[in-house]
Amino acid sequence: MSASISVVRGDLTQQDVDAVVNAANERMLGGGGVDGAIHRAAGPELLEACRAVPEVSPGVRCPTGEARITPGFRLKARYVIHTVGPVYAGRSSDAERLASAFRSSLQLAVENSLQTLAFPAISCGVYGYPADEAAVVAASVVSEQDWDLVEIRFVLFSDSVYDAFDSAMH
Ligand code: AR6
Repeated sequence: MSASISVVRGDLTQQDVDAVVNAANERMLGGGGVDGAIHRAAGPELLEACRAVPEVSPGVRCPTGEARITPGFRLKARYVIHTVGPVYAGRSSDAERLASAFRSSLQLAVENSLQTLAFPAISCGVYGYPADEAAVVAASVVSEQDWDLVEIRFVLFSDSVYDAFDSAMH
């Protein structure tokens, strides 16, 4: 059975799903935006779990386009899947790196036998990715294969980003 795709307006940190995806940075030690909100809601244990993720090069725990999983601690979500989208630079490689962030997160959810996964608009805040372009990338990754999940949910904070994802997914 194919995963159902849903697009909602709301706060990612409040989602009752198996995992929420964090729009992190390569250091994976917290930050602003949705990353800061997830760390605040999950509690200080999340930072300790992130620190325990091995560095693959100095200061880098999760290279751009990859994903790592930790427990969700005080979140309703049992897990956090941390991924890193690209800083938008207006290059053709941006879309492939953003696609890789969505794809790696979905793959990690499937590998861990999760059923429900909630994404924010990765790269659409501090990293400057235009929401309409990001939504098209997200929609294309979701339709790349029959993901073995029950629900893939996109949780968008603002009306304009919600509208972009809602129209791309239909
Ligand atoms: N629920 C859902 N969406 C949210 C929430 C929330 N609670 N809070 C913010 N957003 P950003 P990025 C939206 O900047 O662009 C951090 O410092 C926000 O409105 O969180 O990938 C990291 O540590 C926007 O649409 O992530 C990195 O250094 C979207 O989430 C850097 O920012 C993503 O915005 C990553 O930047």
